[in-house]
Amino acid sequence: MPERPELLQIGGVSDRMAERLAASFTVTRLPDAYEGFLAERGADFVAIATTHGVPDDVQAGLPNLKVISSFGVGYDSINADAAAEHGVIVAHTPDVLNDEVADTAIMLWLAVSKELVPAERWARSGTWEAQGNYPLARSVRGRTVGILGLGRIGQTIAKMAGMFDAKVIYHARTKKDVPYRYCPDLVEMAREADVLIVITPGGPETRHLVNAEVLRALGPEGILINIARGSVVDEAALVEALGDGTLGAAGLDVFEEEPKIPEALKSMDNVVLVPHIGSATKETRAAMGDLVCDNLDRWLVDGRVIAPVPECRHLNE
Ligand code: NAP
Ligand code: 8YV
Repeated sequence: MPERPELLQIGGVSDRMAERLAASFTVTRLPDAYEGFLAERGADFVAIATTHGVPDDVQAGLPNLKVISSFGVGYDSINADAAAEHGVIVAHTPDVLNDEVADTAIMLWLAVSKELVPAERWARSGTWEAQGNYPLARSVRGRTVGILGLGRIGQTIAKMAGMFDAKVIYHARTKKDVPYRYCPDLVEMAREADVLIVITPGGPETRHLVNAEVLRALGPEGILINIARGSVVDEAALVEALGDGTLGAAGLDVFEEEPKIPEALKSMDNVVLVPHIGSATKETRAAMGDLVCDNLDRWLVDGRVIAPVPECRHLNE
């Protein structure tokens, strides 16, 4: 292996990441139009650092690729099965963002329930002075919180929900060793929950898990919080349910066609919309960037990474 092996960078990185990557690798940024580039240079690269997934044709166009280090815990924009099949280890950034993403989920729940955005508008626009007090909102205290996906972040959200005297219930494919009640049926859980917080991975397996039936079960007083991936919720069904009162309200960090958000959602008062900021603080993004680089530096030492995705764990032993 050369002293500073060739690394392909996909997407932008912070100055701190750029410095660290350049200390260990010879870094080339993937150009916007990359067809000719892949044919000419594809065989040079043994590593990828990405903040933007890996297009299938790029992955397939790097015959000597050995490791992909991805910024983010979700890796639905990387074909991890194909990577594993070709002996390529995919690494990601779990755990370092649990608290941040859970904080954002709870923030959305509070903002929706206590009507932060319209209340703030009421204060800012002078309506308070002209018309008097803002109408009463709903308390978050003592609610039943249904969590869809009780993994690292889901369990952090569950703990935080306890601070609001919540009764936590959850749905996943398998029952966990946790002090919360497992609901094997998502629709049943939605019927029981006041708030449904979605925090599963994205990808084909979870596509539209939250469909019209689940939204109907959550009901006209129910709140949906999606901090997972836009694909997990049927957005067209969501727009309809919010519009006709089948569902009460929603707080959304992620969307099916990011950065596009349906115009109908933008015009609704019972919805809080934020632009995929779940982990977006300087501190947490720095920790994620460090883990991207730590994964690669460890790979340089012994061919293993600190945080392989499950599909690649066998390659990391
Ligand atoms: P994790 O520890 O792997 O947890 C995932 C959970 O989802 C597990 O409880 C898993 O349990 C469940 N799950 C997986 N497939 C499922 C299915 N088909 N049906 C029902 N439950 C399913 O992952 P994490 O670290 O908590 O992260 C979760 C996801 O959050 C990431 O993959 C990413 O998409 C999203 N995320 C979003 C942001 C943001 O900025 N908005 C930030 C970070 C992460 P079972 O295996 O038992 O089903
Ligand atoms: C990031 C995320 O915004 O970790 C994830 O899965 O969705 C977020 O933390 C994203 O990965 C940055 O591109």
